[in-house]
Amino acid sequence: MTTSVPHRQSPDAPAQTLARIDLPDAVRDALGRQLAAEPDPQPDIDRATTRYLQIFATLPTGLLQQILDFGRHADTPGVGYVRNLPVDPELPATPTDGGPAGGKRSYVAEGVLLGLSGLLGEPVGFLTEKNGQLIHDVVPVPSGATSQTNQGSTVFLNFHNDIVHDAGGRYDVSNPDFLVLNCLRADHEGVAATHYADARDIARALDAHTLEVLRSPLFRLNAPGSYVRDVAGGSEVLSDPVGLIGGPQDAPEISSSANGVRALTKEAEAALDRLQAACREAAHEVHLRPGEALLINNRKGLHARTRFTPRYDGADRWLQRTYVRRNQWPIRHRQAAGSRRVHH
Ligand SMILES: O=C(O)CCC(=O)C(=O)O
Ligand SMILES: [Fe+2]
Repeated sequence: MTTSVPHRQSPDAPAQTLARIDLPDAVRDALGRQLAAEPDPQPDIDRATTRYLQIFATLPTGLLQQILDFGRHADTPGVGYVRNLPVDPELPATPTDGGPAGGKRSYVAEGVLLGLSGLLGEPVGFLTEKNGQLIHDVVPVPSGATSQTNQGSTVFLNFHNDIVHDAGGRYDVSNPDFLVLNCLRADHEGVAATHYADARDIARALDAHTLEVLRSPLFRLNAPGSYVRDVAGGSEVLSDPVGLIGGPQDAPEISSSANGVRALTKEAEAALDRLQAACREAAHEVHLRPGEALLINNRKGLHARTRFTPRYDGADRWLQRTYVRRNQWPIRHRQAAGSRRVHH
């Protein structure tokens, strides 16, 4: 029912783990019945997340503990793959403008997304990402098809973590601790895959010198594509020089921008290339399907998305996403007026 299985990519790769969490049918159906009775969570998010916590607390103890341990411990896997979740009986068309979608008549998907999120922390929003919404629609958008953002489709979305521009110069501080991705629709051909490379596995795949370079402040991250596009008029906005990897050897934290990393020396440039190769080697690959969700630790590893072909016909790939923080206190200075969980 709940297992954490070794996931070997190649004979040379070290054993890795991805937490697999499969709901029994009866549990799925009981969750689905309760979530279907709940209204749109967005008008009163604090009440809604409280109610979802009550519903998700009825999960079998072992399964619930596995999700809680995923969120609270340093030594647990960086990615959790949850399957056999309840789904909405019907869905409106996949939005083509980045969302939100109109005409949704039930809120099972939102309940799954926020219920899982609530076991990890608190959903938060940023005004520069999806206008501060708490439920993000990750859908292909025509104008962003080749961009290094979640609107992209026809290009590989590079290994990255989700970062947030900060005037202090560090983009890996105010950002979410976790992302939850819940799949409402797969892409037409079923080929889009989400990859996750755990920094512990990445470090094992690299030589000591490369790792030392990656731990040195020789890199500047470009701000997220949405920030560069909407706030900076398309110009790069680089972070302070940072190391891409930090922290203890057995529990490293990693950060990298999808939208471009400037290496400050030739050696740093070479290390960056080796990092990308190590990510490809270490990556878990998941083809998300309706009723499946990914829990992504945004500090323990980097994620990526393979290319796919959108049709913009209302039946394209559609994920709902949250940004989750375990603690909003360190980012309280960014709080937007009139909101407890939306930040500048
Ligand atoms: O589309 C995906 O599978 C992941 C996209 C992504 O990087 C994100 O939503 O942060
Ligand atoms: Fe991402």
